[in-house]
Amino acid sequence: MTAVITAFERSPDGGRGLARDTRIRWALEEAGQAYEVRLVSFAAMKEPAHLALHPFGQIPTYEDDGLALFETGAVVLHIAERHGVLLPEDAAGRARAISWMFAALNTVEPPILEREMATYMERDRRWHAERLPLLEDRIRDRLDRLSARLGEADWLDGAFSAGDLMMASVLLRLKSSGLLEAFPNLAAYLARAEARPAYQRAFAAQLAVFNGAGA
Ligand code: GTB
Repeated sequence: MTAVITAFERSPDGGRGLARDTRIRWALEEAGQAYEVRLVSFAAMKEPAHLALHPFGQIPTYEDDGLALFETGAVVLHIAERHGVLLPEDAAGRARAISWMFAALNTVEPPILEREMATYMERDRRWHAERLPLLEDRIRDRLDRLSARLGEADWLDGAFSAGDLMMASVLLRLKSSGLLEAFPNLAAYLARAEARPAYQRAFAAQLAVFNGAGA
């Protein structure tokens, strides 16, 4: 059965691939799996039909063979396991790759999201200019540690894995911030990830939706 995912009917990111369906598309492309996309409006995301798939009324969701999932971490892990991709075969390597997935979602992404939210929602507050550097310091602290661990390696732990897919997806959100520039090895890591043909296909597919050229 072909997997079906949901994505924004019109992504507020202007087609930059920052909405989280891109990571699911990317994992499916890495697995060589065709998929269908059901586009949803902001209103439809809060309707009972969508809430039955996603309790928080968000995108993306994933359906395949009677299984319905939400949360991109769970979905990418499921795709990796189901199709035997993006995870090392040995149990220890596999566990480490999953640790990197959690690190991306639980340790690196939260301060990035906090900065994003502050930029969108608090820009007009008088204390915004004072708060922003503090939020950026928290991000730099994470990037500093990540950069030290990556060193000159291509990927975080051996071959490209679901951990790298998730970490790169998170770092992509910083592209326009200027914060990555102080970490050339992370910028190069991100460029390597973006150059993967599977990512290119995923990016092009979400952009086509934004341009009104397909799902
Ligand atoms: N933890 C969940 C997961 O990983 O699946 C988070 C899912 C999530 O945040 N979904 C967002 C959503 O549905 C879309 S991706 N938001 C609507 C809502 O909550 O009502 C987040 C996102 C949105 C917009 C941009 N952008 O414009 O740049 C980037 C990322």
